[in-house]
Amino acid sequence: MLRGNDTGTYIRPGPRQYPGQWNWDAAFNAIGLMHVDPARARHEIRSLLSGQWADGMVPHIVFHDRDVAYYPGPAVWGSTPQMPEVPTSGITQPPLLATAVALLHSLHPDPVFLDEVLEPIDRWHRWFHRERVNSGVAHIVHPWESGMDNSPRFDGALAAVGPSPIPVERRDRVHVSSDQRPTDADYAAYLSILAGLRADGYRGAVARRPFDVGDVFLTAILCKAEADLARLCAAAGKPTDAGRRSEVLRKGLATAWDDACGIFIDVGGDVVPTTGGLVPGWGRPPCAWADRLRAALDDPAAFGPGGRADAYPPSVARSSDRFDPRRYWRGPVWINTNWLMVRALQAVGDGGVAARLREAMLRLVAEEGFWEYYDSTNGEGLGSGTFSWTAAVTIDLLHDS
Ligand code: 2M8
Repeated sequence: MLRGNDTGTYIRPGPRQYPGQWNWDAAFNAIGLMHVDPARARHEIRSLLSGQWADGMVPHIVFHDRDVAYYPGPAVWGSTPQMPEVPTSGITQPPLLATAVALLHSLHPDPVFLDEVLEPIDRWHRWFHRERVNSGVAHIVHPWESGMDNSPRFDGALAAVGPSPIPVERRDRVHVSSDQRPTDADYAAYLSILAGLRADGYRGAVARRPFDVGDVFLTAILCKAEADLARLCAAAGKPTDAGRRSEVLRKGLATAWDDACGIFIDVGGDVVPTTGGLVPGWGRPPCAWADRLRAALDDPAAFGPGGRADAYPPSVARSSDRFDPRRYWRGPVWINTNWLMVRALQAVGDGGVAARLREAMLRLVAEEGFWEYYDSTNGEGLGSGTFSWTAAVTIDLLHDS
C-alpha cells in the first residue's frame, strides 16, 4: 500500500484525498518503512526536510507537485521570503520526525544520515521554542497544526474567528462524504485564519494571531522528540540544547494535567475529553496519567469499547455531548493516535493495556482494511481508503513482539 501511494519523491497520505507530503504523515510512514525499506524511509525524511523554511519551521504540507488538486493549494498559501523553492503551506504540524529518526536509527544505524538530518531537526525544534513555546506549552496558530483539525478542543477558539475573505472551496468532499468531514463553518474559519496569518507573512505578533491555543498534544510529541533528539546528538557527538528543552516541556505538561478530569488541558481551548488530552503521557509528565488512561480505556462511557469490541478508543469520549462517531476528529477511531498511546503505555511499562489495544487495532485493520479513520460504534472504515499511515503503523505493530 505504501508503494502504491509512493510518487517516487514522497508518499501521499491517501491516493486521491491528499496529494501532497504531510509532515507527521511522513514521520509515521518512515516508522513503517524502516522495517521493510530503510533507504526509502530515509528518502521520505529528506523529502520532508526539503520543505524547511529559512527560519527553521518544517511546514505541514510540502507541495512537491505544484499543480495539485487540493484546496487550499500553493496559490492560496502564497509565498514569503522564508519559503524554500518547493511550495509549502505556511504552518507546521506535530513534530514526530525526531522520534521517527531515532526509531529508524536504532534498527538501522546510519551515521552519515544522522549527520545530515540532526541539525535541520534541531533548528525546527529551536523554532518552536522561539516562536511558539510559552510557559512550557507549545502553541498552535491554526487547528491544522494540531493534526486533529476539527477536534472539539478548538470549538470555542474557532467560533471567535471572523468571516473568511478567501472563498471556501470543499474539494475535500469530492472523494469523501460530507458527514465524515468538517462542516462549512469549520472550513470558513480555517480559511479565515489562513488569510490572517498570510497577511502577516505567517510571522505576525502574538496579539495579531487569529487563533492561538496551547496544545498539550503537540507539546507532548515535541517533548518526546526533544528527548530523542538529545540522545541522537549525544551518540553523534553533536552539541544540542534538546535535553533542557524537553525538560521545559515536561514541566509545562505537568502543570497542564487536570487530576479531576484525568486529562491534560489545553491553554485557551475547550475542556473536552479527547485523545488529544489523553496521549500526552508520551511526554512522561510526573502525574497519575497512566492509571487514568488505563481506566478511561476500560470505561465504555469514556474511551473503552462502546459497540464493536475492536473499534476503540474514540477520538472524543462517548459520554461527551460533542461525540460524533463518524465526523473526522470528533469521535472516530484513529490508528495513528492509538499507536502513540500504545507506545506511551509501553514506555511506562504497561504491557497489559497496550497489548490489548494493539490487538484491537490489528483486528480492526484486518477486518475493515486500511482506512483513514473508523466509525467508533461499528468499525466501518471512513475517510480515505488505502491510507498510508494506517498501513505504516500496522507494519510497525506487526514487528512488535
Ligand atoms: C488531515 O488534515 C488535512 C489538513 O492538513 C485535511 O483535512 O485536508 C488531518 O487528519 C491531518 O492530521 C493529516 O496530517 C492530513 C493528511 O493525512 O489530513
